[in-house]
Amino acid sequence: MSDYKFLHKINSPEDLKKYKNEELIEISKELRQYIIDVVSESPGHFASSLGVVELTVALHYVFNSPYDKIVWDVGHQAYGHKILTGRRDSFHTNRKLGGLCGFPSVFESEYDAFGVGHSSTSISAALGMAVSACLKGENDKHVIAVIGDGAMTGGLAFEGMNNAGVENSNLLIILNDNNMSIDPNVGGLNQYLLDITTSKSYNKVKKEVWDVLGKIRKFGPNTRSFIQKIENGVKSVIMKQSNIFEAMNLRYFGPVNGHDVNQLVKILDDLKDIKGPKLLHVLTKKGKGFENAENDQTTWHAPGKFDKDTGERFVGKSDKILAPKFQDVFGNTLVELAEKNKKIVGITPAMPSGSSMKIMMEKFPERSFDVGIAEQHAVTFSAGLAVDGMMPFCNIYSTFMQRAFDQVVHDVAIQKLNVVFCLDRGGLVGDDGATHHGTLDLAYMRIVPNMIVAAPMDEPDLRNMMYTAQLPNKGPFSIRYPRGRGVTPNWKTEMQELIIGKGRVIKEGKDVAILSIGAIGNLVKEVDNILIKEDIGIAHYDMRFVKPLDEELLNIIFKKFDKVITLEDGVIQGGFGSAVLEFMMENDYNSKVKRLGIPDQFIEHGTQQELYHICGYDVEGICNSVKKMLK
Ligand SMILES: Cc1ncc(C[n+]2csc(CCOP(=O)(O)OP(=O)(O)O)c2C)c(N)n1
Repeated sequence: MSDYKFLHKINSPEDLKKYKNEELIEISKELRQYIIDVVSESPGHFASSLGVVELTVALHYVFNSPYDKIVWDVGHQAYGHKILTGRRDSFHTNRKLGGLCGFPSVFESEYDAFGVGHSSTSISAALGMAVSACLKGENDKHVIAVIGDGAMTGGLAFEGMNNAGVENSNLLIILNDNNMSIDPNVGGLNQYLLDITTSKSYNKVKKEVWDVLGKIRKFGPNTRSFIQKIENGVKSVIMKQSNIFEAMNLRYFGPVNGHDVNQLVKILDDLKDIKGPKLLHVLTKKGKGFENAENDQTTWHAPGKFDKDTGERFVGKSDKILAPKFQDVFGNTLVELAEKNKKIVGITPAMPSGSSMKIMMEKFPERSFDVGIAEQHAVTFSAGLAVDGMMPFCNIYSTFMQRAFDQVVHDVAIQKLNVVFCLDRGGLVGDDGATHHGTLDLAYMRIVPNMIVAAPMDEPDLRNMMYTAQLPNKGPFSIRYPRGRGVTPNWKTEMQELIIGKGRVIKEGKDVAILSIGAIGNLVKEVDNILIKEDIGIAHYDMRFVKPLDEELLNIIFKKFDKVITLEDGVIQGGFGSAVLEFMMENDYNSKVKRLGIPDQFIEHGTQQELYHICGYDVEGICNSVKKMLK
């Protein structure tokens, strides 16, 4: 660990405030170094936190958190905030079981004003807090939303701004513009932000505004009317530029250099005196201060472990001998299918790298679309493509699809459109924690009429499902698969059409039937290897489809077995096991059924293995359930 002169004495924002403005430069340096030191060994998000070091220091120097509220959007950039607010010494436990959460959490600290993980919520939440403060007469309270240019592409951010413009609350929105999402940021807004950053007249206006602000203190009690006068003049110039934020009734300030901590302090201090909703446009560099991260911001968004001196990453070395990631099988298979079926198009809301849609984007740029962090739009956009005869593969992480539920129902399912939803990161994802686990999708997709709900156990079946889904008139089709690798190194199998609603027998047995859905079913082989030694014979069925269920197979199973275990990497309530139970009740079987899956609670962060264990469906947990049933 490096030597820290200041940081080790800062246990709260109060401690930070004891230092002189000039010392903040050194403190920022130390904070940046501390993030590098710890995240190189305890991996997590990286480049985003480095980019907002100065902004974080300035915010905590100027504002009075936790009374004043700082709301981080997404929250993957809030490591500096955590370190300055009493969590420096526990920061090495970040994202580990029982340790700090990788995102702000209201259960973790009073300084974390709002729980986050999904993007574009900060403005609405902060506005709620600001309006609440007004209602309670806390007129001195400041509420600040810090939102990135990527997160700003989400519709919810616009809904928040639109509403903020008519509420006369003390809301400050800080737009942290680094011109990046995880991948390069996209869309009209991104271009607009670039334009106003470089526009000469804007910079002139900016100068005038800051000249005015510089004079605020000198004018004492008459400041308000003075500013108003000047501002009206300035504003008319701004309006001529049709500033999108001004048009929504937010006062726009900036753009300013987000790495000049002293200037940021001055600006934020000045903005404190300006009432009403306002937006400060701050320019930063993602990965600032760590060369590799500055040069490859996408990789260094969340790089895994690395050597902080050489910048070498310690991941992916044995890729060749392992089975591929489901994501890469998805990307490559989509290209294969798209080569033959010209109607196929690919859609991703801001996750080209994470989902491997990138492979399609490279091969067929004109037939693939990164639509920004806009899941709802991604679904309805897909519906539009489908209604006109295209064959969209809309790839959305299971957890983020939660936002687009109505679009799935209203825009796709009711109209029976041929849209394939590839739900990535289905199941427990591990260290990203409660906000990111994809645990609800089997349950929420299952209740939608017309929807086919499938989950492959392995890579060849992912390919088969994708192949089947793009055949004519299959209607809405969802395919969910987990984060990470499968089990089939030679995954490039010939694709076959599957019969929809047909499962498969993996193994016959005499004592207990295990019915699994999806890749979690691969654990059953290990379970079998253990139990066979104790003369316990399990039968294993990979059901492939949650909907329609394979009723023929279920009839055979329930006639043969009075002990049945269902296994899913998803919520127990309403999921696959519930569907099997419903079938059993409706068909007058009365076998003993144990449903294994996620109990009715939010699961925190840890490794996937640790979390399976906690939920009772790792190999040990499944073995125990089998034995318990046989007692
Ligand atoms: C609803 C939702 N969709 C996708 C994501 C995945 N995601 C996390 S951070 C991020 C990019 C955010 O970009 P920006 O707000 O500009 O922050 P930066 O990392 O550039 O600082 C994305 C797409 C998410 N967290 N929430």
